[in-house]
Amino acid sequence: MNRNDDASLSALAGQYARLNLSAPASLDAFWMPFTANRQFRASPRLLASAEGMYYRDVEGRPILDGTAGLWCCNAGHARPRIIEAVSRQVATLDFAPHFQMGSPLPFVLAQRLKAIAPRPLDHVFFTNSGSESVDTALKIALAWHRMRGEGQRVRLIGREKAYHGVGFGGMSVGGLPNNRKWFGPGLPAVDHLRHTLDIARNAFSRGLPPHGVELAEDLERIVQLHDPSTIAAVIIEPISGSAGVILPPPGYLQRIREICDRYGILLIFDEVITGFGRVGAPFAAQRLGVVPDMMTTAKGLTSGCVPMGAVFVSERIHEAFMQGPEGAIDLFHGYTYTGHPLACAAALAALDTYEEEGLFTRALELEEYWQEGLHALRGACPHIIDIRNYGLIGAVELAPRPGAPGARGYEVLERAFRRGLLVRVTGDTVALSPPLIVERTHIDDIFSMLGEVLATIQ
Ligand code: PXG
Repeated sequence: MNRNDDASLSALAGQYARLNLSAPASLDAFWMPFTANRQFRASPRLLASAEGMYYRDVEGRPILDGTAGLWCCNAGHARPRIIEAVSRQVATLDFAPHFQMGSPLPFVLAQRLKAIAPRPLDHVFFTNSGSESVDTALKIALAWHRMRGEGQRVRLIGREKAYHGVGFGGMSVGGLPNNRKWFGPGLPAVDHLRHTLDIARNAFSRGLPPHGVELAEDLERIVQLHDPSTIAAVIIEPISGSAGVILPPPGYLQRIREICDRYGILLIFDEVITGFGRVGAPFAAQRLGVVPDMMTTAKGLTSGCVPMGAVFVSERIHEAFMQGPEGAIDLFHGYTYTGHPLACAAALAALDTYEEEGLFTRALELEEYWQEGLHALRGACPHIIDIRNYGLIGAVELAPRPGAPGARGYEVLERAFRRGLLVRVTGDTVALSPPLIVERTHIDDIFSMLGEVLATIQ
């Protein structure tokens, strides 16, 4: 830690005392994820509390939440039902094992989730994160084929620019070079489809981009290259978030589904970002009209307040695991915290909140207003090369500064935070995904603050 850090920390200490928080004596020991740690320690951005649409930083300044935390706090912050449910649960049953043992809430929750999922995704396996959901779904796919006597189906197909978390499975099917290159070869039998980001043809499209449905034919090429009978599953984010909001051209996902069906390949949708109302339906599969064989979720499941993930599995996949002797374990997989009571309580209260407040369809109601406000930013800065939107998701892509890719993006993140707005940045793409409780006035505020910031970017 250098002297700057000491100075900024002691300046913060008084604020902490006033807020009745324990001030960190040092920022040294916490190794932050996906962060430039030394840069952060020199100029920390610390959030201390949150309510509704706003965070407050440690100085008590309001920060409008333009990203639902990290795409997860879909019901907004400090929602009374969730606070009450989690508090009550920790006092009633803090933990229960779910290996050859049970407790009521995961059964109740799975039934509730089944009711909002597309048919025939009728069974739910609980995890603690998106990464675990992805690795779980990939393992179920491999085991399902093997169980049915097709153990040669070991290949997994992802896409370029995909993000499926950081486990070895998700990393391997993922397609972001920085997330892969440091960590060895990954899973052995993986290939990647082309992505659908085509700024040259689709720049500034409103909603789904018109061009690129033919990119689905890339799956046919890969299938033929490897022999269809060796492929277990294709995993796709219906809309990718982490890579900077990449949308599917109309008909693209339908075509992927057809090719999977023709060759007996399972289709997994990674809905970690798109699930729980982000695009105006409980899941993107429903809005986009394509039903996968499995769906991976996390984030909005508990509105972000307790870690939890869920894998939705189709009836026919689940059924195949139920054929052995009744006393035999059907899937050798699971986590200590699978179905954790606190997470289940949070998820049930989040579902109540989503349903009572109509949040699963709110993104549809606001989509046009959101879209117009977002696209009006186009003239704010000469470096904007694309703007993309769908549901309550938005992205503004800036041209990289020559020799310094990511520098403009980081400046936007930093200046927006100082201005009172939380945005998310990947490279030079600014991504927005506000809590679904957002009002038109908040939308106006998000775009006016972002516009001001963009105008300062050289
Ligand atoms: N799949 C998808 C599609 C995701 O977006 C994961 C899996 C992994 O989830 P966990 O819970 O293991 O982190 C994600 C996570 C960003 C950002 O800024 C996105 C994610 C995580 C952190 C930041 O775009 N997505």
